[in-house]
Amino acid sequence: MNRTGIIRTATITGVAAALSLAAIVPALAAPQASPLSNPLAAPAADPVTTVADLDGDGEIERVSAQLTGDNDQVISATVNGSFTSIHLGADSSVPLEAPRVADLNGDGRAELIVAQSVGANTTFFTALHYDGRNLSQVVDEHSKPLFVAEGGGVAAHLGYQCTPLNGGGRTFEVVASEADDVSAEPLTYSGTRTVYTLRDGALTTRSSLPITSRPVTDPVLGADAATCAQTGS
Ligand SMILES: [Ca+2]
Ligand SMILES: [Ca+2]
Repeated sequence: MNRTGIIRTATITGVAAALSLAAIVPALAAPQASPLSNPLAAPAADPVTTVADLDGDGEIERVSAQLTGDNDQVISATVNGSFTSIHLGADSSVPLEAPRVADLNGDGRAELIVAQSVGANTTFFTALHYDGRNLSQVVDEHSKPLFVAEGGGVAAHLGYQCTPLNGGGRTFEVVASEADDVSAEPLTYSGTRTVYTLRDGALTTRSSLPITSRPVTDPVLGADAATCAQTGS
């Protein structure tokens, strides 16, 4: 499905974008709050839903996301009659988006890309994987939940993409770069493209490609989230 509408293209100054990026990432990296102790405190919002084949058996499951309180959402699904759910951070200042359905490793089992923080031009996501029983956050090599930024306006170029592997499967690639000079024409960006493989919900870095003063049209800056879509969904 086409979810590129979420990409914010408003322009702000490079300094502001860099500052907000630096400020938000550590906050998101903190352990998630437990479910609200007082669910009556916030009005219940309607859930948003999508469908995904979480276990790769060819049957789609309905996936639901619902705000459950200030900056808290619950993602749930029923797979083969078995219910699973997980609380994640959310941005309750904007309407909740249904998770994006992706297959980050091309194994036929969907991962879910979930927005946790929505800025003026940058959205921060985490990812969920279904392990056969439960939904859990995709983690990096340090067992920390994955956080991916998308957008960046002119000051940064942020996003992710998937690339087919010879012999099957995909790599999951995260682009994190900043403009060398926001007043330059044409704009160029420098940063890193990190290439991961995903197995059993954990990412392994295959390579880390430096990006050095490249125009946004350079393939090393490619960040088309649609390339991670679950095939057949
Ligand atoms: Ca299924
Ligand atoms: Ca998968």
